[in-house]
Amino acid sequence: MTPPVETLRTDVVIIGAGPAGMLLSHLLAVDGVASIVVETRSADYVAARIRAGILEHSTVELLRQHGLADRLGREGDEHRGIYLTWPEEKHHLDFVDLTGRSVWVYGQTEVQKDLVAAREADDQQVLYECGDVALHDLETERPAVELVHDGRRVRIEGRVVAGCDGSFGPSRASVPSGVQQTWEKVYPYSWLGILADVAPSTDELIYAWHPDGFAMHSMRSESVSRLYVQVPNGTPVEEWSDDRIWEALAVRLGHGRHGWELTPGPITEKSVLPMRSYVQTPMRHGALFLAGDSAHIVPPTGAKGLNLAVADVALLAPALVDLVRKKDVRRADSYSDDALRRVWRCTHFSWWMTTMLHTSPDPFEAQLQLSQLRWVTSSEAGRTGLAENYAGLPIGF
Ligand code: RFL
Ligand code: PHB
Repeated sequence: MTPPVETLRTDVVIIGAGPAGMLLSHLLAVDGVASIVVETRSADYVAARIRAGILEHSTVELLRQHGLADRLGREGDEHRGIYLTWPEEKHHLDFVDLTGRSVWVYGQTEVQKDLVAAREADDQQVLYECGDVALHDLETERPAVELVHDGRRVRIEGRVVAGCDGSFGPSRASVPSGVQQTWEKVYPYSWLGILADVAPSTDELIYAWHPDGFAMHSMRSESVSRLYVQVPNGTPVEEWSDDRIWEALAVRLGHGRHGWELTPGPITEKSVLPMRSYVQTPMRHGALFLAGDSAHIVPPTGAKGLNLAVADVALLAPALVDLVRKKDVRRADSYSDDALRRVWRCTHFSWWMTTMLHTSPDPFEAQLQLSQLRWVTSSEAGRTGLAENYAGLPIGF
C-alpha cells in the first residue's frame, strides 16, 4: 500500500458521523477536546436516513443541557405514554403519572440535522465520503485511522479512537478475536415499515398484539405517519402492495373497535427491517472506545437504539475529557462496565417487548403473551416497570 500523503493530528479520531459520532464531537468540543470525524457516506445520505422516532427523557435532557434542543422543543411532540392493544382490549399507559418521565416524538433525521448544524457552526472537521477506513496502533499511545479522501491517502493520529461506525463499520472488528465476546439473537420475524403522508390516527403510539402479527402506529409530525407490520424474515417488499399494508394495519391495530379508526394515505417509503439483538464486549480495547450501534444492536420494539447511543456518548465524553485533558484514566477505565450496565438493561427490555408483542405460530406462547399483556396493563407494578424502562432510566443508573 502507498504511504499516506498527509498526516493530521487531533485528540479524538471519531469514526462515523451518525448521531453517536456527531454528539460525541459536540460534547468533547464543549470541554475543549478536539476531534476529527470520518464518515464513508455523503452528508446528504447520512441526513436522509429514516430511522428512530422516539427520544427518551434523559436523551431530551442531555440535548437541552447542551443547547441542542431548540427545534426539538418547537417541533417535537411530547408524549405522556403509549397504547397497548390486542383484539379484546386497549389500554393507555401514562408514563408521566407512573414515573414522572415523558418521551418525545422527534425523528432521528431531525436530531441528525440539529447535530450537524451545531458542529458546522463550530467549524468541526468532518471528512465525508472516505474510503478504505482502517484502524491502526490501537495498543499504543498514538493510535491512528487511515483512509482515502478526495483521492488522497490520509493518516489521522489521535490520543484515542472512538468507534461510532454502527453495526457495519470496521471498529468492532478491530478488537482482537481473543479479547472480544459477542452475544447475538436473531428473531424469526422482521418489520415492514412505511412512511405515509397522512395525519396520525392516534395521539400517542399504538403497539398492537394480533394473531396475524404485531403492528405499530407511530408518527413523525402532524401530517406524516410511521407504521410497521410484522412480516416473516426474507419477505420481499414487493409482496406488500399499499392496499395490503393498510388492510393489515387496520385489522391488527383495531380499526372499528372501541370507536377507533385508521385513516390510510399515500405511502412515500417502504422497507423491511430484520430484527436482532447483539452485544459486543468489552466496549473499550486499548485506545479504541466503542459507542452506539458499533457495540450493540437492539430490535426496535423498545425504541432504544438511538437512546442507547446517546447514553453511551454521555458516559464516554467526560471519560475522554478526563483522559485527554487531565491524564486521569479512571472514567475511561470504567467506561465499558458503566455503559454495559445500561446496554444489558435495554437489551433485556427490547427483547422483552419484542417477544411479548410479536406473534409466534406456537399457540402456547400466544396464551403466555396475552397473560403477560393483561398483567402489564392491569397491575401498577407491571405498568410502572414498562414505563420506567420505556421512558428510560437516568443515564448513570
Ligand atoms: P449509525 O446511525 O448507524 O451511524 C454510524 C455511522 O457510521 C458510518 N460508517 C462509517 N464511517 C466511517 N468509516 C466506516 N468504515 C464506516 N462504516 C459505517 C455510517 O455510514 C453511519 O453514518 O449508528 P449510531 O450513531 O450508533 O446511532 C445508532 C442509531 O442510528 C440506531 O440505534 C437507531 O436508529 C435504532 N432505531 C431506533 N432507535 C431508537 O432509539 N428509537 C427508535 O424508535 C428506533 N427506531 C431504529 C428504529 C433503527 C431502524 N433501522 C433502520 C436500523 C427504526 C429503524 C427502522
Ligand atoms: C418510529 O417512530 O420509527 C418508532 C417508534 C417506536 C419504536 C420503533 C420505531 O419502538
